[in-house]
Amino acid sequence: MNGAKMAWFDETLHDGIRQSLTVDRLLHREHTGLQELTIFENRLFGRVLALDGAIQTAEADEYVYHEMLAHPAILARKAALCSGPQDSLDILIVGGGDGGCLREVLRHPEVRATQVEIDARVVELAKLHLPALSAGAFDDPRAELVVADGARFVAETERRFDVAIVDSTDPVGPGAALFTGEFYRNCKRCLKDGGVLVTQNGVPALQGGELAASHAAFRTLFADPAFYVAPVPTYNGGFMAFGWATDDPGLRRWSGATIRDRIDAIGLETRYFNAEIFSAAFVLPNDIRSLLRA
Ligand code: AG3
Repeated sequence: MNGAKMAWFDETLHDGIRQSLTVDRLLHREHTGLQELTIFENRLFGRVLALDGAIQTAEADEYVYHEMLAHPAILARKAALCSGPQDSLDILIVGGGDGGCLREVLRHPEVRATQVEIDARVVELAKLHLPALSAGAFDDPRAELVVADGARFVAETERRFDVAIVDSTDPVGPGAALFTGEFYRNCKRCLKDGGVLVTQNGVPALQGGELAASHAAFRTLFADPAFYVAPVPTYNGGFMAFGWATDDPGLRRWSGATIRDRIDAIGLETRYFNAEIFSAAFVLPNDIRSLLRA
């Protein structure tokens, strides 16, 4: 492709700043009935999935995001329960149709995972064009996929989970329902005692209001509202924030040694996450801390 004819994908998620990636090969584009879906290949990021113009995931760095969504909470909860391989852990995933989060969750042999994704087309097309994301996770007998509205599911289900992970889009369009106080309250209702809610909470440098709003809601609902961070190059703007909300304040305070034992117990191999990052990721710089004071 020569420079003059180069096709670009313009991500216009943030008002006032735009990220552009070359579309080296367009693999799929459709309106699913719920959202505009695009899958293309980029020379630096590999295959990229975008929904309504916002990049959701890219092969090159999805592991950072998906490992950080899944492992800190699951390992901490296992440590708290002193659970052995025979005890099962119930995990809820809201969103995450590409399957990357489910793949990481299922690396824990003792989990049973329920994933509630609103758009079946995201699952189908990600399986087809981004097979490395789910890597067979949807066929795992420990996983159940429910195609439904996650906000409604958490409001109505009688099931209770050890860990609930919200792998949402940004709070624009259909994703907005997954950032409200009511949604977080319903997430809490379907957690077991001492369970933990983990959310993707945007890039604080560009979406500070989102972080402040989630924090304000978390603190009215949970004894230990917190955030942790990781840089995901695809999500332009520096650190990505992850929400952590639980009534068990001990969960995020497990030592590196305890987390390492839990990692070693299942031979968990990760490309970004490790036992030291478990503690380090909760250390927030002052500019992010001040968003939580507002
Ligand atoms: N998770 C979406 C991450 C948010 C992207 N937004 C951003 N750049 N602020 C979507 C699905 C990944 N499994």
